[in-house]
Amino acid sequence: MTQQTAPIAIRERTVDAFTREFLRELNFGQGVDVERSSVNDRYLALARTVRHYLMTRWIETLRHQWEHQAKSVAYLSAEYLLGRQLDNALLASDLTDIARTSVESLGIDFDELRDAEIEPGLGNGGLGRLAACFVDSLATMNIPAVGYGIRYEYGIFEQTFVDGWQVEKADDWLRLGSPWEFPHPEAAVEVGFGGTTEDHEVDGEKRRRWVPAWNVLGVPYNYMVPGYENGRVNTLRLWSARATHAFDLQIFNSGDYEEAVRAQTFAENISKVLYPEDSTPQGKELRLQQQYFFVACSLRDFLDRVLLRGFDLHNLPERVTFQLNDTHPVIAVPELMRILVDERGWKWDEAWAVTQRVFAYTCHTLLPEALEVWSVELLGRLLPRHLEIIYRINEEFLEVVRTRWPDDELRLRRMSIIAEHPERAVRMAFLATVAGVKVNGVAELHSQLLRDKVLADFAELWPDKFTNVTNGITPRRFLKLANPGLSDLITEAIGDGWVTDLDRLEGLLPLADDAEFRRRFREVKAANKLRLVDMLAHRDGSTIDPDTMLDVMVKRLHEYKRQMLKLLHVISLYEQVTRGRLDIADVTPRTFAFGAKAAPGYRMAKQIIGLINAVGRTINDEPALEGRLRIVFPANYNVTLAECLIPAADLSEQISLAGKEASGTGNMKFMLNGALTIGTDDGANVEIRQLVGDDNFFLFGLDEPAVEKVVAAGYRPTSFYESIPNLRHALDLVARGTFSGGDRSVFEPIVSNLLSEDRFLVLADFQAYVDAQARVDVAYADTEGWTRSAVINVARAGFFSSDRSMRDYLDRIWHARQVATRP
Ligand code: T68
Repeated sequence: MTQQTAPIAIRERTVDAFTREFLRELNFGQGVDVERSSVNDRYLALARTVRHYLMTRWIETLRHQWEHQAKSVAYLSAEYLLGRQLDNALLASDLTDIARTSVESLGIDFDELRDAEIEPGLGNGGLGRLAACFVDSLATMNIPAVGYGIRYEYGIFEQTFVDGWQVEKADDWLRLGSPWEFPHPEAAVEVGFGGTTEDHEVDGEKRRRWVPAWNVLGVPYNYMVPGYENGRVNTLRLWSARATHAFDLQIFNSGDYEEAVRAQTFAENISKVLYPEDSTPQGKELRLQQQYFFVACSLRDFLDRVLLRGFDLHNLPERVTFQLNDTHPVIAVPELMRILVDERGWKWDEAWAVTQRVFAYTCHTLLPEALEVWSVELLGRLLPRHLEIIYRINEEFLEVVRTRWPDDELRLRRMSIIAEHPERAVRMAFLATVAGVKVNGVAELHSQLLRDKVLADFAELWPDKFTNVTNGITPRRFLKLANPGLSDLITEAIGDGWVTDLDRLEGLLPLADDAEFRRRFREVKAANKLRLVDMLAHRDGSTIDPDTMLDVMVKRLHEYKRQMLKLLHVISLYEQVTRGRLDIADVTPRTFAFGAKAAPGYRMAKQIIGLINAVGRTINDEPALEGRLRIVFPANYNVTLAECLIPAADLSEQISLAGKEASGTGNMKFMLNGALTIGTDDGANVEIRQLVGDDNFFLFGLDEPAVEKVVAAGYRPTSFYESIPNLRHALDLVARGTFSGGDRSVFEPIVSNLLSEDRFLVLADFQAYVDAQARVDVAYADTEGWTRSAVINVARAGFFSSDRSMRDYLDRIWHARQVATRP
């Protein structure tokens, strides 16, 4: 290497300099002048201008990282739900005011440019958004880290409603250009698929090797991950699949043009589209291809980097932890073994000793159907060598089990990485648990249930392997950016240190008793509601009344999350008012907001969406409810909408069946923005309630042990239907076709499911929920008391910063250190 030159100087941070740069980008980047530029031209020029300011820091960070070779975190995640980039980049580089002034001096509407950005929706929900929060915190905390993932050409589908039913549209997020990415085709790596395995000899020694049938190229696209005002920019490296030239040519030369094109399409399909299934992976071949593709690229990339420095891979655990975000990247375990044993000629035990110390596994679920398994048939066909390696890992692991528990056949079968029924399949969560240094759940309750139930045998074998790291959210995006009004109020009260040290929000506690502060807090909430009214009017043409309580349930649609419970409450209110059993004057005016995407193949979830919209049409048209009760269900809930909706909310609905929601992170976002929670004792709700106290949280419903009991005793939903008149009336309305123009068949599957199976105990928790909602009404009527509770919620939210999550990962799992970018 020749001596490095210093990166070009940081650009002048003045409006004039910014404007010059912006115009240059417009002229030379977009090839237009200001007068004739489109909104998109201007957005792209603005994005590139901001990017330039971050560039020096990025180069410096990379150089520093290279020089120090400190222990890094490599976060492996199939999903990153990033949200819009421009605002965040402006915030991190403290350029928002300069950029606004500059752009407005040219007569351009700054906010219009911000709104022009299409958010990269490269994730399904909580898991992907968590990854995005974590990389933000890692950068802000000066931790050497890289995020690895997939650059899907199409992200999570765009949801539209046709007659109230969900219809999916492809999310062509790259269509207007993508100013935040840096492709590096020269750094592409090759990944094999299929083929066979064979023995061969190297220097007289017998070795195994994999002869893939075809290869695919992985082209890295780098994204900046700027730390908040700390001069650090980490890297997110997403892989895009291309056909290898060698492969193309081979076929092409044989004269088969169509076949050559087909091969190209095959390769490029790998990173074409994000699978929209959350919680219930479908076991599709392409998905396994995606998983192996990004993991193989990422390992190769990381190892090449350290090897360039003459690094001895035996010391790899001192250099990196590969954090596995759920089981999606777990195929990295046999891949690393293959590299060490087959390619580098290590002894098996030597390789396993290293492998076992570099991976750590985060589990995000409790639903049995969400635990990924890959059939042996498919794995053997696509990755034959990996399957052999998994078998060997399993053999040696079962030996450990046998030694500890001799003659316990049942246990062996229970713990085997290979399941035998209904088909032979690899249990990825078990593989991850066997290979990981640590296994963590994402909230206290979840980690406890992992130890006690889902992975109980493993916890008995290796109690120290199991730990908890409660999820968190980044206060930069979810308070500072999303809620400027509240941010300013907080900063005025306690200074701005909270942005990187969220525990400082505790300083707001005394202000909960300050009438003037509460008044201003309400003013902020009211302004946020007006902002939402505006946004919804433009976006969906829907109207909401900002003077009503805003009661919000936004999250993926899943039966365990129980959107139906909230809907039944609304239907019941409607039923009671229209039948004259309840005086509308006694009902607290509320706007019920829903936001939810259903996995395209999840029929019940789509039915529920149809029903929410149908009920919405009916009650929104009911004159008796005018100005009192209203449903809004904006289509295509995403990060951008969340940033507007959450700051406006009064009430946060976190009503999953206890023991099913691993953590939840939406619950934390609402709390941080001063909404009160109505919730079950589930996931991180438990920790929220402990922090705010029972007076500032509306708890209801069965807890997890009670759920177990009810189920064990043989749950009968009809007993609740029969004994609770309001529940019966509400369900009957649906059954009679009230919301489907008299057609009883439309929503019949929902009703019959609730009355026969009701797997998630909606009916069992109905009365408790309604009672809790009555307590909400009483509390809301006391405006000062409600605001006091809201302030306490904000003040206690410090624990839920993703910075704290990162500290916990560092202390409990990674043992990496913060490294200042500039010495
Ligand atoms: C969520 N999981 C949990 N999965 O449901 C939630 N699954 O409780 C938790 O707060 C969050 O993870 C973060 O820990 C998911 O979001 C998925 O999105 C998913 C995607 C593909 C396959 C399976």
